[in-house]
Amino acid sequence: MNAFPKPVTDAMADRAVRLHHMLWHSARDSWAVLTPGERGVFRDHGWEPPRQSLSAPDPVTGRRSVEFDNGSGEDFLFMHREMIGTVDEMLADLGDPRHPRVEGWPTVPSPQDTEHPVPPPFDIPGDTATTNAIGNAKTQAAFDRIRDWEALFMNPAELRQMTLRRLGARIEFGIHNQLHLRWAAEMPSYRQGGADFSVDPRWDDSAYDWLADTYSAHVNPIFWKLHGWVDARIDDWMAANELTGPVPWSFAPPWSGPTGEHHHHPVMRLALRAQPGNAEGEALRSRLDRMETTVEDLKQAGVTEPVRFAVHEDI
Ligand SMILES: [Cu+2]
Repeated sequence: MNAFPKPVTDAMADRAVRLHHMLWHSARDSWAVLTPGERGVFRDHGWEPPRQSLSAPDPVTGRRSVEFDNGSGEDFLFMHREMIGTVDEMLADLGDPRHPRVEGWPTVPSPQDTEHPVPPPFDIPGDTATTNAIGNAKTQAAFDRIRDWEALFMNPAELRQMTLRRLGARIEFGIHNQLHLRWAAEMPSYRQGGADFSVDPRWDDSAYDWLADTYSAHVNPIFWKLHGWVDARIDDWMAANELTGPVPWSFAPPWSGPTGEHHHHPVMRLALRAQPGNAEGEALRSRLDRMETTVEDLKQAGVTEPVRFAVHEDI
């Protein structure tokens, strides 16, 4: 239906791209709850996030709160805008008139929408929490809340009162996470959640495109529909604040992963251009090797993956 041309899907499903997306989300979501030793593992591999996305748990309620004001909301918007930009480049190169660029949802599809129906709820064996969260995301009540959020984040008067970082953080842990869960569909099997980075190569098959897992969500065409919607909110925010030109990010640039001499190019672009023996293929191989080592060391240190797409209803 909305599937991208095969070279793009194959690049998304590349193991290096999967690891990169998973590590990026994991590092910033987990940071506040890691021990100094565990942080050291991320740091040693270049994955120390400059800003955490969630606080440490409240000592009384045990709840983690969203970091609205440290700028991690800008990282979220920037990193996914960069992903969209890379896919747009790929699509432009391929020149398929049916797929000129990433086209997000103008508005979130209603429960009656036939082009993007909400997949029915399903049971994930051994994972009641995710089963319940996904079941919840598919209800009418969840949709009503999504519409409220949507109206809020598309309202110029509201956007004038909000910093870009706050906008990003509110979108990420509210409507964005809920959309990932709402459009998640039943799969033959699921990569285990909350586990120790179980990244067996069996999950690298392009058929594993589950929206409720950062290792696979970006392989799913719906990811680009919902992230296109998210991305357009940056433009709305600019327009509401009468800004033109480049986005006034607070960081130069915000965080989208390890930087430095070995990390010039988005791993997605390398994945598209890689051929056996060419420079991109070499670069991709070296990036992959580094991330394999990172994951191995995280496992050794006993680091577990954060809860995926936890929805904060009250933001
Ligand atoms: Cu993401």
